Amino acid sequence: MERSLIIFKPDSLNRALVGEILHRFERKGLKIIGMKMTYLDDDLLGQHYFHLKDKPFFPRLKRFMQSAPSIVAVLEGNNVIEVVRNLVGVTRGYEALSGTVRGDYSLSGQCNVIHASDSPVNAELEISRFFNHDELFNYEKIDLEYIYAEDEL
Ligand code: IDP
Ligand code: MG
Repeated sequence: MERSLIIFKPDSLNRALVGEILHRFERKGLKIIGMKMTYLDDDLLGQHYFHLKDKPFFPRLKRFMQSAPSIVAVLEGNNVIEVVRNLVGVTRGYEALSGTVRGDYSLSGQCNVIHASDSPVNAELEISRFFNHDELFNYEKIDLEYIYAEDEL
């Protein structure tokens, strides 16, 4: 099953949006298989945003990403990488469609509340950057319909 890494960026914690955004992923049917709060130090940010390290806005992006802790999580599901990117919307909040997380909650090119992996290769890299094996959980979602049917026998 495919997996994706998401990061609730400092602005989503500051603005108390974590629950609302997580709720969207849960309602879609995606499974949370790992989650923790962490502070993204220089080393982690240098790796995570390596593709942006020479951009003029990189120092400001780093200050933003270190303004509070982040919550990192791993979601699992069918086609989860594309599904989550669609739910999140395009990078700049002022361009993202309404109905997407960024379209609904951000007007900024930088403070866009959430990160989501953009390809299978990057997803696996990002997951291993932020999580150890024993921090990811392999569990079955309980099939309530099955349990109710058993009760009625
Ligand atoms: P993504 O988050 O949609 O994958 P990337 O291009 O990978 O977009 O950029 C990573 C993050 O860097 C963005 O989510 C945003 O926070 C920040 N960023 C990207 N472009 C700009 C910019 O032009 N100005 C300020 N911040 C930017
Ligand atoms: Mg990206």
